[in-house]
Amino acid sequence: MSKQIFDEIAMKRALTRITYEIIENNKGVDNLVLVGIKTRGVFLARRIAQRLKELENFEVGVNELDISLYRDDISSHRPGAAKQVAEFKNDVTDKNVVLVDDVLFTGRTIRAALDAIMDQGRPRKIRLAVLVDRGHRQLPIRADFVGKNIPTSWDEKVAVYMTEVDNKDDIELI
Ligand code: 3GP
Ligand code: 5GP
Ligand code: MG
Repeated sequence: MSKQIFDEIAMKRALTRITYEIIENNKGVDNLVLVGIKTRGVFLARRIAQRLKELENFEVGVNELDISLYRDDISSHRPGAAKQVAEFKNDVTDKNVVLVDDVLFTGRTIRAALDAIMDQGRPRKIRLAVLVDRGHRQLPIRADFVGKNIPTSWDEKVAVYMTEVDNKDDIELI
């Protein structure tokens, strides 16, 4: 059984609000760089970039991040082991970075993403934007910009569909 949480219009509105909040929090668009966590975080970051273009006529850089090498639950990963991730297209040093992901859960992905970003430069600030916060944090991590807080049980799943890969925009609690 599943329950719809966001339809296409609600998802669009949430992203527009988050974009305004990012502009407000950053006191403009100067020095912004977005980092999307693969897969859907990248599409969300691109949509926010599109809104920034429409609202502020500002072209923000979007970096793509694959954090799988940095996760603490991958057996092949040892602390200090050499990690090879694709170099960012847009330098993050001295930038105000907004990290973007679809669902925030335990916080381990974000912890890993912070590590990966720090390996590529020294941002001035890092903020976190997520479409859904489903709770159950295991680390002291919180999002600055949230599409919707959805209290879930541990076993529930939030299905995020995006037209770029799923042929529809829709969020469902499963
Ligand atoms: P994403 O790549 O868009 O973030 O694996 C397919 C999708 O399912 C991925 O989406 C992944 O993040 C997501 N997913 C759903 N439930 C979970 C979960 O409990 N843990 C993790 N790591 N990913 C999940
Ligand atoms: P965390 O590391 O915070 O436990 O989980 C966050 C990552 O796992 C995100 O990249 C997210 O895509 C994925 N994830 C965790 N739970 C869910 C969920 O219920 N639905 C979806 N779509 N992704 C999830
Ligand atoms: Mg994700």
